[in-house]
Amino acid sequence: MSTDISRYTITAALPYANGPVHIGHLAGCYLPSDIYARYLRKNDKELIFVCGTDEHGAAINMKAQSEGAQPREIVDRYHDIIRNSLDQVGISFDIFSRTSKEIHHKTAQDFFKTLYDKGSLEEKVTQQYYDEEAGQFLADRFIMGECPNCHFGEAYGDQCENCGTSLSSTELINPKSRLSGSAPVLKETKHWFLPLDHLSGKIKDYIQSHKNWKPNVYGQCMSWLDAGDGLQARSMTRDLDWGIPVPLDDAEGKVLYVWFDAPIGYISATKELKGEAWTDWWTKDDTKMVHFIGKDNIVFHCIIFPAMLMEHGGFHLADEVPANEFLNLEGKKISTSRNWAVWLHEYLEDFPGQEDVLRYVLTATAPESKDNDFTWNDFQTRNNSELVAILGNFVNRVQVLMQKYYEGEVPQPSTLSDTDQAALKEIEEAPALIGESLEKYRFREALSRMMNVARLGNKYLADQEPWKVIKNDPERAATILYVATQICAQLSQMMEPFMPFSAEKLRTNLGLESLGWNDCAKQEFLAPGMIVKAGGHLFTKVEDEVINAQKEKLEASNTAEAEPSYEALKGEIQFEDFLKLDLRVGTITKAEKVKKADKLLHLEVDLGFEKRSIVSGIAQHFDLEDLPGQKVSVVVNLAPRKLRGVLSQGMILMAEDSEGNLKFTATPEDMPNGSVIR
Ligand code: B3M
Ligand code: ZN
Repeated sequence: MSTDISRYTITAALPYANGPVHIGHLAGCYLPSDIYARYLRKNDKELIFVCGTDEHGAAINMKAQSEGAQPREIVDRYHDIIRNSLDQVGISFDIFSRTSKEIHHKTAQDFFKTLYDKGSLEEKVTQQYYDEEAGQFLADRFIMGECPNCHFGEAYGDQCENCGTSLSSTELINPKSRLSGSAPVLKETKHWFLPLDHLSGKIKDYIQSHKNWKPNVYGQCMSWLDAGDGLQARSMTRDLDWGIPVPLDDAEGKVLYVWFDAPIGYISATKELKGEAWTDWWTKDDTKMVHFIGKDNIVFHCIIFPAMLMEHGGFHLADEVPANEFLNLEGKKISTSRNWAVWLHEYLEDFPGQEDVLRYVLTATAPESKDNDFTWNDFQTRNNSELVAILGNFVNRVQVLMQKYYEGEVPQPSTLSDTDQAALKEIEEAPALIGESLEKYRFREALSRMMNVARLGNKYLADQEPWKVIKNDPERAATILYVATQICAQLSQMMEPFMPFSAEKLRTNLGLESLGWNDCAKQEFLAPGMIVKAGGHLFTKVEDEVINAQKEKLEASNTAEAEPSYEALKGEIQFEDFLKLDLRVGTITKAEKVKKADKLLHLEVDLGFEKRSIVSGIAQHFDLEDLPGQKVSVVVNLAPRKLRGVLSQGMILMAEDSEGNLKFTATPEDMPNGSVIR
């Protein structure tokens, strides 16, 4: 724990108030930030943990339009649902505000005005997509099209969620308005730009001063800084009717870009919480600033927001941005629009009193360095085999044995064996070991180290068998139960950041307060003579039918076609490489099966200048009689080779979708055989 830090400002990404939060949000940033905040509080650190709903931007407008409702109605509804569900699962914010509040509007407008008055913003008239049917300019999220980088078909105007690239809407291929579905037209409009291009030197120095950041974060930032022609100036205002009005006279109908105002939401929430003292938490260098986010927010928190703060001046920039990757669900991307999600508020209804189980499973499977997958089977396994069978079983056995043999009174130990001393030493060292992981934002590792205390206890009891020993060596049995009770007590402390509800329940049974983290680096928590109460089971088994019901519910609620998955792009080639290919139009004239090869067909293809023998792996996709007469595109300068003894003098081009279905590439019927394809 560093000593020159006076206070911590911990922020968690502001969830859009256009829908409930799901397990991906929890795993991505709300759980890790809460675990970290609880750990720091247990270390008596001065901290604020701020969040709130992000209530502007196209996402809100889209939802309102889809329901024929006003944006205000949408944000009010989801602010409450989100705030209540995060509170119920124990996310212990010091404040959960919202960016539609007046204090935020004022803070964001003052911030913008400061940049404007300093001349930090470039005023530009640009071409912006306009939906003539809807009669409005289209902000980034209102436009969808093909990503120029990975060719994902549903990239937004500001970002491709498939490859994470930040975009400007004019880069999209075949853009479509998400309001009317029509192809938008470009129209002139004035906006104010943050000159990220001119600031990229300062931004790069800032990023490179944090080479210690998680590789997924540092790497993404550097790839943006070094990509192509580097950072581009980015408009900080939009033509929208819902948002924070631009505080300038000639800005009628224009609002602040949601990603300009949202991060300032952390500052306005701090003002709400701390009043005039907010500056301690945002301007002092002895403050440690930690932003918890998902990977799709990295560019905004590591490049754009710091650039804004640098230009404004006087701010302390983020020290850590431990972004997580994405959590998938049953092997597919979680999707709000396709309702492919486990919604937090629904989990809390379906699994009352099991908030800690979800906290445990999502921490144990957190996508800390790569995308990970949540499955209901894994949820059941971890609950039953880890929480019930290891942690719950150990705690329950200690409490049952303490009641059975000592009526809950902690017995006086006699001479401690080597095993006893080793066990007590391990619990004494646990806070330092778990703390080391938490300081490095390695929450999965920290959780596993916490569970090692439970594994220690389970093994200790199983090896020492006090229920047998007590028959002929009551002194030894007393020592064993004394040691086991100390292990149990340490668990009740170390569980707290991860599973606060169960930790509290166990501490109540043991008659223990929540102790300071470093005060837990000891061997005795419960002195002989103290009384521990009989406690029920901390965890209960999750039965198959419960899990099956969740899986059925998920399948039933999946409202749209599975999101297409895309094969990864191959490496970049030079134009000269492409020129080596000789592609021609041809027509299949004969087709027959290849002996002992159920996937191969032997085709005769007329290329105009000659007929070729070609072997193609299409047997399972077409009927033989349909093939003669089929126009095809052929690579004609591939070196000939034999496949299952049959000569193949070229390759027919096929298109393959994510399910592996094959189709012939479109080759014009009226194009003569032998025509060159360029
Ligand atoms: N509202 C969350 C998202 O991109 C976005 C975070 C803002 S944090 C300032 O899903
Ligand atoms: Zn992409």
